[in-house]
Amino acid sequence: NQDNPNRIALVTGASSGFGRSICQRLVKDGYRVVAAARRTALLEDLRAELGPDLLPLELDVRDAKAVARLPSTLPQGFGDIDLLVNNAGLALGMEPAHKASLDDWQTMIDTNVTGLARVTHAILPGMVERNRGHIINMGSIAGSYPYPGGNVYGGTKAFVAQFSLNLRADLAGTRIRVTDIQPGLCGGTEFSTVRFHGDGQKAASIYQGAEALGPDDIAETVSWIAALPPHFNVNAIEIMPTSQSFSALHVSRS
Ligand code: NDP
Ligand code: 8X3
Repeated sequence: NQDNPNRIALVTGASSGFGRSICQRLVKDGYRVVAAARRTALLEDLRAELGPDLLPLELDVRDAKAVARLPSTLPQGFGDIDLLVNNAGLALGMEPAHKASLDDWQTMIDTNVTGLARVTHAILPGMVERNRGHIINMGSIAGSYPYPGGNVYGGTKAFVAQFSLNLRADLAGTRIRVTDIQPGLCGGTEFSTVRFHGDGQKAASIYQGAEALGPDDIAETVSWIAALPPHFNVNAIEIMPTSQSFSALHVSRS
């Protein structure tokens, strides 16, 4: 991929956390980057920092019409997406299923599942036509490892993992690559503040005393995977901070 001087990336969820760091890293790597999110003021800040190689794009991935017309609205020089980073996503709530908010569940499904599928559906035909491209989906360890309160969030990330593998099956014989990145505990983003509906103290407690991964670690991973030679596809990669590992299964006792 390094030999293509016109590499174009589209990063969803570019206004904060992983997406923001991924944009910074990809511009540094020589990409022109379409940075998509709802909060355009934050995207404009990124544009001011990174210059004309970054194009801010207001996009709610839940907006079916806006996503469908995305390929036709991208300006010249940013149209032929080589690298799609489907990063926009969120967790809402950590209540057990019987106490969880149905609205929260719907928002997670609309964003992490339907939104990611819609953006892929809009961008993939162009990649196949050019027989060139790479889709990097932001999954999570929550898609593999169940935990109390992970209910629908983990379910959405399990979708991302299987969807990524099934894309590879459909794309057999093309030069399109697909990767699912599955991060564990990562601080320095708005993830937990969003999850706990703005409760900063609760959010901070998730990372207390633990050396978590940070957004630059995820950007580094994206940069590395995207720069691998075209014959080399990382199907999935699971990454955790060294401070995070596994516990025994729970047993309820009388
Ligand atoms: P942040 O909350 O910092 O970033 C989430 C990004 O998604 C924001 O830019 C937000 O932008 C965007 N977003 C949310 N909803 C929408 C929407 N409807 N349309 C467009 N953009 C949207 O969290 P992270 O950076 O931590 O999370 C990024 C991804 O990584 C998510 O998919 C998350 O599930 C995943 N992840 C996070 C981990 C962590 O521990 N932090 C670990 C594993 C996976 P805006 O609000 O401006 O639209
Ligand atoms: C984010 C990681 O463990 O909080 O996807 O679900 S976790």
